[in-house]
Amino acid sequence: MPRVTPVSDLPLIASGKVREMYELGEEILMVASDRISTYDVVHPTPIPGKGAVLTGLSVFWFELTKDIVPNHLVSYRDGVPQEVRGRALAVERLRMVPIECVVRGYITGSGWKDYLQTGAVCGIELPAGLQESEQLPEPIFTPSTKALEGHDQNINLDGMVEVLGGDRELARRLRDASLAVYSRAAEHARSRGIILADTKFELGLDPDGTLTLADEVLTPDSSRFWPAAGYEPGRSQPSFDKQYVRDWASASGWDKAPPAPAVPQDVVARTQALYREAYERITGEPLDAWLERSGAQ
Ligand code: Q0Z
Repeated sequence: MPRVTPVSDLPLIASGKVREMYELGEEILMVASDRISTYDVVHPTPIPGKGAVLTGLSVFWFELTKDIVPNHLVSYRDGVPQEVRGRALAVERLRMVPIECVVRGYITGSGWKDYLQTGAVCGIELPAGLQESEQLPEPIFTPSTKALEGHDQNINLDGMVEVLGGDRELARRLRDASLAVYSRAAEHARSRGIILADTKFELGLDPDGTLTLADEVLTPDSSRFWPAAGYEPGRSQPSFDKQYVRDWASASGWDKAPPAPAVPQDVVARTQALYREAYERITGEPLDAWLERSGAQ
């Protein structure tokens, strides 16, 4: 399978593991593929509909949070090439802030590892005796910056100020916007039976200098979604979307080094159903409503 899906004849700007960015006149076309990764490696088998679910979710969250911070969404239909409608957005071109704005409401992943070793996460002291996956007393902002090697380096607010050329006010605005968007979204998700354990935002500045929420937002690829039913601190939680692929990959004997194995069709079908369920639980509408509204083929 080609790693990059060409769209019409648009010039490719950048590609990630599971998505691409193209030039679209003055704007940018962000295309979400159906590719899936586990343990940071992309499988050769797509999950049909995954790109549409992630794109529809981003649009839902942009609408729900636009009064907190403006976002880069221009259109999911006008100007979006027919062949990628449903899984692509035309967005405003921004000057991106080179910081990953991570918010954690629960202690898991690298945060849990840091806490076990130091009692703190990214320099934020936490109460003693927390269990794995436990909800934090309040959400914490744990920014990171892309290190040269590609893996992220955690920084504190002073580190942010340094990366931002001394702009302490911008650092505060990034933190405040990130925490406010996370809290709004986590409250909504929780009311629909989904725990939004943590997430990563990317923001940019528009030509007027207005801070703008960018990239994909609050999708299962940029966040940890856990089913609230069965949530139990003291252990790692199943991922809402990737649980079957991870469990299968783990049991397959794959050593988690590239290349990732092909995923069997029953695992693909169950995973498709999980993505559909995530969309429907969070937005309260059938996925078909998004496919129709966006003009997906
Ligand atoms: C997003 C990324 C992707 C690879 C840059 N509105 C914007 N203006 C300028 N740049 C970006 C955005 Cl969102 C921007 N990324 C992340 C997305 C493929 C990398 F689809 N990098």
